[in-house]
Amino acid sequence: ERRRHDAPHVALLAFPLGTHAAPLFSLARALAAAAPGAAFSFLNSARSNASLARFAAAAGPAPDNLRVYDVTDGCPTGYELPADDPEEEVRLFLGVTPGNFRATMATAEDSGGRKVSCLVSDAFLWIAAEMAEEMGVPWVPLWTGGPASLAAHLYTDLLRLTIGAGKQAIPAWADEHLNFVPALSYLRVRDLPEGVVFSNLNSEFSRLLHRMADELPRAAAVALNTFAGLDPALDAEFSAQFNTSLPVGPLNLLAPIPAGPDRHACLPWLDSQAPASVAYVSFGTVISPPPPELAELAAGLEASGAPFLWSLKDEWRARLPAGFLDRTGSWGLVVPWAPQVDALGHVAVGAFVTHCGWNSVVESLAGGVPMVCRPFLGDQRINARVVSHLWEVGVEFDGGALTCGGVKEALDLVLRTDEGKRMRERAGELRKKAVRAVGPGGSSVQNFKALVGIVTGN
Ligand code: U2F
Repeated sequence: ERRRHDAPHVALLAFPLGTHAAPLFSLARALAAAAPGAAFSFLNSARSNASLARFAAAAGPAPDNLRVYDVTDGCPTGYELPADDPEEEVRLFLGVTPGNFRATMATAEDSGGRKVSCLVSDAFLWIAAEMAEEMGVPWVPLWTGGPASLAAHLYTDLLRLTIGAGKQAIPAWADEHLNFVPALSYLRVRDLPEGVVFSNLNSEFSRLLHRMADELPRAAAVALNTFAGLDPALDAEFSAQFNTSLPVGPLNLLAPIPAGPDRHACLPWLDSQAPASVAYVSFGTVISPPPPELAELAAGLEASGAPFLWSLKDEWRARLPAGFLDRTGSWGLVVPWAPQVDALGHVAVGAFVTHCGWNSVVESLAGGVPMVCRPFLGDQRINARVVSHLWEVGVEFDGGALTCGGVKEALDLVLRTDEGKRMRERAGELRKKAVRAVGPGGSSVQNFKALVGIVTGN
């Protein structure tokens, strides 16, 4: 009989939406490099793998013991995904899950001659808990979003019971604080992800996250893209609720993947700007502000006069106010894609106008850059609150939405006042802590070693 640690084969199951697969992929590369005797199979949709390949190429050849597989994504041939409904891709994908992963895992087992001995998955894929149980192997999920939102999902039943649930609009109690969950007491009801107590509690995502919260305590370990000490109250929550809680972040520092080529020459442009003077603007990969807000943002950048680097997809460029690019061309640069991690690490960048996707927040911390927050969905409102109220390294907008005056005021505050300077100092302190966590003997390095042990069965 084969001993479990004889020939470990770790399958990693990705969730192909937005920037979910990327942190799992950088973790896969790091694990494979740390455990050369084990085999690693990374399973993801072809579409998501293709977008990962772009930056993976820049990181150099993958370790020999890591193989990447495409799984079917449920998308009928020739079907064009609607640009305005990011959930459609997920619905189609989940429609063929877990059969798609099962089939491809069988292929991976055949080609390498090793049975899968551990399932690592995006935490969203709670179904991997059931698969792992059937296979008699450990399940290790990675939570890629903000840790405070994970706590909100773990407390969903209590939140629904205490606050009441099922109401569609954001009701009168929206500004009440969550005092009955001490680790989240700085949050208001309105900050919660939709589907927890308001909006559609029966959406695909809402049901998926609710089920996930039930399954996570069964996992052998839960990995998180954060570091111990960033939020001690949450560290204690997760240690109490999970078998093993392993904050291994910031992943962009622990397992960095070099940015691809700087096609639009953002970095040389930043080289020509004064320190801490530039506003970097990006809203991640899933959403874009609605057209009226985009126009307000453009007007605000113009009114502020601060140099700006704006990552804006080409399809949105046409929606900029007439003449904007000509008028601001001498102090602003608008590009379809920026090497964000390098930009946030550049001395010239002094503010980040962001939707507060967790990867962006963590990258901003790693660069010591204060944030101007315009969250839209999911964990983003909570992340924005963490940035502005818990860490005090950023600002939100009154009423939430971008306005010309609000953008100008926020940039003036962050880039040109003593309060902005203090935010930068606090962000710099968090940066130091993050660097320590991934440095020699740091907590994330220790946790990563523990993770390697758990997934390889050693
Ligand atoms: C979903 O987040 P998003 O993909 O919308 O946004 P982020 O988590 O902030 O990740 C965006 C990544 O894309 C990179 C950037 C980040 O790593 O460095 N990038 C870049 O390199 N250049 C560009 O011009 C623009 C972006 C979701 F919407 C969030 O709510 C979740 O928190 C997140 C993680 O689960 O996934």
